[in-house]
Amino acid sequence: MNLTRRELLQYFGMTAAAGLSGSGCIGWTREEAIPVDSWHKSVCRFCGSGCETRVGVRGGKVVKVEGLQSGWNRGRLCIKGLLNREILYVSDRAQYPMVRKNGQLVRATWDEALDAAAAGFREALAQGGPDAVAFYGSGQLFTQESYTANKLFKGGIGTNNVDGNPRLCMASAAFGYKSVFGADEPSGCYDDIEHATLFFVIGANMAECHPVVWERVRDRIRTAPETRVIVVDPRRTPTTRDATLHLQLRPGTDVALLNAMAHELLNTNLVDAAFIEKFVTFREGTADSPPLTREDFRKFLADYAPEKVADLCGLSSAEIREAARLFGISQAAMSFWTMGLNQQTHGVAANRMVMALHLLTGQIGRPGTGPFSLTGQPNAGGGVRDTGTLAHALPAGRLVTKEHDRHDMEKLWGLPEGRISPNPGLPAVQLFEAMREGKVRAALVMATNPARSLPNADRYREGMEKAFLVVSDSIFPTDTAQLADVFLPAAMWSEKEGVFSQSERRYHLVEKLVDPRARRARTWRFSWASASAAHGVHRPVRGGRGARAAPRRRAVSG
Ligand SMILES: Nc1nc2c(c(=O)[nH]1)N[C@H]1C(S)=C(S)[C@@H](COP(=O)(O)OP(=O)(O)OC[C@H]3O[C@@H](n4cnc5c(=O)[nH]c(N)nc54)[C@H](O)[C@@H]3O)O[C@H]1N2
Ligand SMILES: Nc1nc2c(c(=O)[nH]1)N[C@H]1C(S)=C(S)[C@@H](COP(=O)(O)OP(=O)(O)OC[C@H]3O[C@@H](n4cnc5c(=O)[nH]c(N)nc54)[C@H](O)[C@@H]3O)O[C@H]1N2
Ligand code: SF4
Ligand SMILES: [Mo]
Repeated sequence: MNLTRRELLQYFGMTAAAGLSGSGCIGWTREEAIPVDSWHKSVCRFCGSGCETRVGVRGGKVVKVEGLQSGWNRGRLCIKGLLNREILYVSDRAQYPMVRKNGQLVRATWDEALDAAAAGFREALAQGGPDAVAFYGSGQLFTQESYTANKLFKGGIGTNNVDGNPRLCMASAAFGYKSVFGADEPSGCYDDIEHATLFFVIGANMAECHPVVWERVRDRIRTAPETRVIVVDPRRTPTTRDATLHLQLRPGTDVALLNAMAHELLNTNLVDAAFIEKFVTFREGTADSPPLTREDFRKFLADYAPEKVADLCGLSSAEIREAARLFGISQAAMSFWTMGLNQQTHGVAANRMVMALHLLTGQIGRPGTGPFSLTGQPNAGGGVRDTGTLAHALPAGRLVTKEHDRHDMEKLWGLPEGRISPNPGLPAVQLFEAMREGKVRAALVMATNPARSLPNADRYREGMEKAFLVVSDSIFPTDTAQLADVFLPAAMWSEKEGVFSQSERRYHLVEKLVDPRARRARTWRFSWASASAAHGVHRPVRGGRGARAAPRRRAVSG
């Protein structure tokens, strides 16, 4: 791409080149002289922030995407959001189905590809019954798409082997919320940011991974200088630049730190006794064990006094005490977290303890407060949580193990009683292990790239090679698509209608504005190296998500 500096800036719709290399690469878009037939409201399809967009269409093509000024994002988009148009027209957009013949993926008609997919599934079902097939989906699918897949596999085929990439991402938060509050629903909303006086950011690098939400936090810091920011991260990141207190703890020691903060809050009486009395149950009693009281909890936490865990956490006890004090005295504290907690082996405990800090201090249910888990993928909440597209779940919080819930769905789906299996299916990692072992013989993978994103991906790639694999993606090739027996090209955001949810549980309708690309359109290539050489524009700094970068980089690099 041979652009002048001015054209490059116009291209990204940025007001300043600094926007590209600064923290989070935030850009504000502006009105430009690009002729547009019509404007439409939409949403960015790249992450769980759910930035609202305004989309210009002309001649059957999307010609402009900019941040919606009246949206919660105040017109801002990050670099990924600014590329929503480009992703539709990149040179490696998948455009036709493919079927593996003599070891090679070759172009096929839709009829041939669908026949081949059906034949592969039929054979697997004949050999191993319903549990020999599986669906592996994604928080990148529309709610309607996930719902339909769930219905087809659980209600139609009769297997609960339905799972998806949110298992790698949000599972700890989901179970944290479910076990503490009874429902997997993040508390609070973006409007709380303007009311918070403390942001407790733990295991999240918001400046790079949720940059537009972070920019709203920074707006608050700019306009209310009394605002405090604690960031708990073993690394220095662009997010820690705004921290009043950066706790650079040893990885994996968050539960000890959070316990120590709870210990300190209880011991210095910075808890909200009236709130606890009215709303908090430490643990209900059972036939075998009496209920846990506040005093029991305080005794349990004696092992976690700040000076006892300081070495383990690689922090000083004074730092831990200060974090607890800031949390306890704050008028309104809001927590944000993502993978730094969720991907720990004890991620659920870490989630529960963040929630516990809010409950102990009554920092919940008022403007500017609440434990607010940030969603990773655009529609993990709406598409996967709400539709129950997971091995143990059914739509709207129902469970496959509950007879009442199964009957409910059987009635709604017009199925005979007993069609939905009472046995939970295989969650993500076990699912791919079962493919390795030859127990799951055929799988449909949609809108995710597990050959790249699973932990120990090499091990599970073996399973994907062995099984009959149908892959649907809008980009070709991905690592997973290369292992497919049948590849199906997918329409993307504005090429189809559907619903995306986001972190604060707002639902967005994505309208169909253009037809999916049917043939090779104009090739668009962009390379950071040439942009840097020609225009002094630097690739944004990314932290720790290297394994994620490759598929996306391939999608837009030349
Ligand atoms: N640019 C970009 N943005 C994205 C994505 C992307 O691929 N690229 N993906 C989206 C998705 S799906 C997700 S899930 C989110 C992820 O968003 P984040 O979770 O914010 O990003 P990560 O880099 O995975 O991890 C966050 C931080 O956790 C820290 N960390 C590591 N170990 C520990 C620990 O033991 N304790 C604590 N406290 N911190 C630790 C890391 O140093 C890192 O800075 O980003 C979303 N946004
Ligand atoms: N090493 C390492 N591994 C990780 C992580 C990490 O930080 N490090 N993070 C983990 C996390 S939090 C996550 S969320 C996962 C994410 O892992 P993946 O789900 O594999 O992430 P993506 O690369 O975003 O894959 C999404 C795919 O969907 C395609 N797609 C987009 N829109 C559509 C559509 O409308 N239809 C169809 N059919 N396809 C579409 C895109 O082209 C892309 O190939 O990775 C996890 N794995
Ligand atoms: S922050 Fe997320 S939703 Fe917003 S523009 Fe960037 S990628 Fe899109
Ligand atoms: Mo994620």
